[in-house]
Amino acid sequence: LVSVDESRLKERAAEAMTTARTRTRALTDVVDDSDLVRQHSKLMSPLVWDLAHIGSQEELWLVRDVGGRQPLRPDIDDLYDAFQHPRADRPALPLLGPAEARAYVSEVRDKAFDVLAHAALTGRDLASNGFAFGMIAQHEQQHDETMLATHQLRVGDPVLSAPEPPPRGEDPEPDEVIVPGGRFTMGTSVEPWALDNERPAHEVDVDTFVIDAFPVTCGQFAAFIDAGGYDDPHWWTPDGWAYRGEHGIRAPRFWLADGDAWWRRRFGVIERVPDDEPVMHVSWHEAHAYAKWAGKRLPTEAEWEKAARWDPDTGASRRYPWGDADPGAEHANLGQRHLRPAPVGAYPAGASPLGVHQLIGDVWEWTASSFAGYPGFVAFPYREYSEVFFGTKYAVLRGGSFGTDAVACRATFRNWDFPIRRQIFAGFRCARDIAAGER
Ligand code: AVJ
Ligand code: FE
Repeated sequence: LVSVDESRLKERAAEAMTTARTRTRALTDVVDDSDLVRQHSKLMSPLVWDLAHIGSQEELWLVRDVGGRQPLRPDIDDLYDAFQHPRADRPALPLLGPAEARAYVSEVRDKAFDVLAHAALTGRDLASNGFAFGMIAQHEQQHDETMLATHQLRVGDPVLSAPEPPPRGEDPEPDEVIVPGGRFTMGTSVEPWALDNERPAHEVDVDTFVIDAFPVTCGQFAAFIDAGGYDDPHWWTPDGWAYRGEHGIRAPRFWLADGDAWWRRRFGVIERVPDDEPVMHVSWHEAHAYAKWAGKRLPTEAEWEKAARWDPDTGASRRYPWGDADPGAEHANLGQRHLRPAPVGAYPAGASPLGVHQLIGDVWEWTASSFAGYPGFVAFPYREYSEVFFGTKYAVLRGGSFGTDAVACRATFRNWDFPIRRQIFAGFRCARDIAAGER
């Protein structure tokens, strides 16, 4: 007999997979075949590669591994192995065409749902608590966000649309929050679909520090540009300064200068840069330079997570800044419900107990930390998800963006990228040490 819990878990897994597929379809059906096979930027795969790769991972983990079924297309495993072919080389591969890729992913999905119907979601294996299915739904959503970034790089008439996010909230007061020092629980050992790099839960001691109540806005960032921030090596790391020079970087990616005004291209629309929206499409280097210019610094990952999860009343860590409830539309700008970050103060219901806003959604936030395993880290289910990226080459981003689905976003969720990357929906907020007498 199937327990009630298990059937509920199966429903959740099926729901998460279906939500992801609806989004994948929307992102790949709005452009024509020539657009799907084109490489819009050397940084990205053709959309048709992401599409078939989504199916390929689902075949590997759900159909073959969990289900123990026969392979559907063992001949294409290599084509869709991200480690075999860098993104820049993918257009030259003998990829499945748009119609073949669509047929393949739906055939895999039918088989995966059959596996789900027969799977036991108990015990200690990959399917336990529906993890494998949750992991695959998250994987598809992560590629959907990557495809959304490809859409942003795509040149041509707009093809995506969405309603505007909620308006600016009350004036950001106070604009900084003191986070008291002491131990808190970082990471998780209980969240069923948390990925390997979020585990295990462990205690971390953090000194008292101050964090911005809101992400840094476009208006604030424009003031840094006006003050000559891009022209003064004092604010930049040596690597950042070299990178800025080599690429002639003068402003966030997709910004266009017009006299004193800043404009930007966003999903094919040219518009004025809105002052009160979190800045995005900045590299870690630009975030670092801004913070130094502002007399601040980027928060460490532990600081960011303490600000996001620590409840001063109980001393416990929450799943989300607002509590343990799954993200709702009132909490955070997630899931591509809108095609932009919301202005600061737009989500008062999503603030942390200490009054830190918009930690979840809107823009990914660069942190000062490089990507490393937590104490007791165990790679699961494969080293190539996280472990092979540990080291000083990658910086960690937290909190998710407007393009991140809730299934792939928790206050423990960790993303990472090279410090030079700007095509992702990344911004930042600043932190600083507490000043003497400020406590
Ligand atoms: C966690 C977003 C860095 O897209 O490279 C997708 C997620 N891993 N397929 C990425 C991922 C394998 C990963 N990031
Ligand atoms: Fe992938």
